[in-house]
Amino acid sequence: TLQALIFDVDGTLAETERDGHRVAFNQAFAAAGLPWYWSEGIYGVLLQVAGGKERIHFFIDKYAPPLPSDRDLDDLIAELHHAKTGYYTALLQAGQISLRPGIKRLINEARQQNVRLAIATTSRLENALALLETALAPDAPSWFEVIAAGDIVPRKKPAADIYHYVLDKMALDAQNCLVIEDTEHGLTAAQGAGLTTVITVNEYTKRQNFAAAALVLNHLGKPDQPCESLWGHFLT
Ligand code: XBP
Repeated sequence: TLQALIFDVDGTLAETERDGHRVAFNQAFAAAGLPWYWSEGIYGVLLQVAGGKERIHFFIDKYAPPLPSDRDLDDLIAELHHAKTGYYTALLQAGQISLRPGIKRLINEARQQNVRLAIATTSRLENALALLETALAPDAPSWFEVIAAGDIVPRKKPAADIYHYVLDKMALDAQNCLVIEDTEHGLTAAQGAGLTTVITVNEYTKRQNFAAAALVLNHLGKPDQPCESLWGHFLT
């Protein structure tokens, strides 16, 4: 029986990447006086690496942008990432990002049916909290038994660590949980922990390989794909 739903955040609860994280990275670069700019196209490439700090590293390795010669690279990246988090949470607080269709209803139905809830994200904890508080409800973080985020585990998705962490904390068997993800990396991570996974694709991820998913949907909302189909599949 289904005892818990475990949600990814970025791309799954909300389309946070293109108009959220990407914009905030660019704001941080500009504020630091760096002539770097992540277009939507470049960002699509950069998304293959999860984690903001890891993504900046990958960008520097891949595109060799102009770098300040007087700075330690790890310090610079940490500083940019810190600033980016501030810009990103400000975007959320300004109401710039809303939940994907069906998410609110699914979470409400899960709560009514006493299905336990958790979050497993590569993004920073404060980002996940800000999204839940602004897009769902001010007390929404308390609805989730575990909010596993960012550097809480050493290896980010596609490693399975974050999902193992959630299962450990909740003392649950993988077979009693269902994961909602939007990327192949997320699917790989969940699958690595033995978890059944439903994928809701988005523009950045729709061409990825989801052969290992239990179900692939465009979204969880009405009218064409009501989430009743999800309960029908997994909650009976
Ligand atoms: C989302 C990510 C993150 C965010 C940026 O992963 O890949 O890297 O884009 O996050 P998930 P931070 O699908 O696991 O939610 O800047 O906060 O690291």
